[in-house]
Amino acid sequence: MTKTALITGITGQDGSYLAELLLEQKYDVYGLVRRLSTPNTTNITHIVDNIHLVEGDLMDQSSLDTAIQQCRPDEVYNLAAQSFVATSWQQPVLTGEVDALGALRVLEAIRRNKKDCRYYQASSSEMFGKVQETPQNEKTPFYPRSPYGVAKVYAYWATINYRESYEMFCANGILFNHESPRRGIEFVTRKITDAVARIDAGLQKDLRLGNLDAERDWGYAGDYVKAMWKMLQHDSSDDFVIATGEAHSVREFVDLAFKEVGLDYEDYVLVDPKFFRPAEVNFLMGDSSKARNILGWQPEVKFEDLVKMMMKADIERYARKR
Ligand code: NAP
Ligand code: F7E
Repeated sequence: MTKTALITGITGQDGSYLAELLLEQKYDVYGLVRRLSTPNTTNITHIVDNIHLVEGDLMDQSSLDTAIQQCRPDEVYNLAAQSFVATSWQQPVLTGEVDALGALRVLEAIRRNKKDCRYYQASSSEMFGKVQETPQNEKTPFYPRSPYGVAKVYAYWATINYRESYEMFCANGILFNHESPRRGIEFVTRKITDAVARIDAGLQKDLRLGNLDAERDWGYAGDYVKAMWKMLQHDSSDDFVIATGEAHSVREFVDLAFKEVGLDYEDYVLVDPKFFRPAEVNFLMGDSSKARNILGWQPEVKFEDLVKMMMKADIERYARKR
């Protein structure tokens, strides 16, 4: 029987890859989109005729109730969020409203309208923040370091609370950073690959960055959405860390990206205090053995290939523009 899925955040990086995956699996795919003055559908242009878009906003309970009533989903993937950590200091209340209470609103909409629906919560390695042990796994205590991380901890516990209070199928995917050519331009990896492509095309002179020594466990978004799907196919709902198990610094990423166009990053990169954060997460590295053992999930794309993939896409984009 055809399954129906509702994806919040379908216009984002993960939403678009997940929609592709679910279409391949023959799902009937619905995506929640919020009203914007200029619609932002770049990531889903190629599939927009094969999915249904429903209007709604994580700030608005009634729109979420209506969306669930309309779609009658078997699975809901709650990916919508104010997802940029730096912005969460500028807009802490909005970040809490969308990322914390927004998740609660989706859970409530499911509880009231389609309680047997399976729920995926986009939890984050940012919840580990100032890490209490390395590598981080499902039992590592949280120590969030930003309004974003704090909001995600709330949503994480709301997900578990609905599982335990109402016997709903609610899973947390604790995903470490994952990137792709569809990554938003303000995140460090895409900011770097876009800038290097522009420098290579003679459109930009230098690249201003913040903390080059921060280290992250970077994977490929296309691999990570497979883990989301696997979590909702499992017999029972649970929480899983999704990561590669390798940490690399921003400096290493920059170095590799410039090497792709035969340049030395030290000739172009300037450190600008504007891009430092009030409280930094210096190091993240995940242990995803639980997902590997129970879900049979593993990442396919290696760090070096991820840099190459993103560089290639941005170089081609500027070549097409020329
Ligand atoms: P993204 O590209 O920033 O996409 C965010 C999505 O949320 C967009 O579709 C956006 O819609 C939507 N959205 C924002 N505010 C909304 C609201 N009030 N109501 C409805 N929709 C709203 O994020 P992503 O990288 O795909 O990440 C997906 C999820 O995973 C997020 O929850 C993020 O916090 C979490 N996460 C990401 C990572 C990562 O490394 N990528 C790691 C761990 C967890 P518009 O297009 O209208 O802006
Ligand atoms: O920063 C440092 C910055 O903004 C990574 C989100 O998807 O992953 C993402 O959050 C690191 C930080 O991602 C610049 O200080 C240096 O240490 O790419 P980012 P993030 O904050 O790790 C988690 C798992 C999520 O859940 C989030 O939604 O890079 N950095 N210089 C910089 N970062 C940016 N953005 N810009 C710089 O110029």
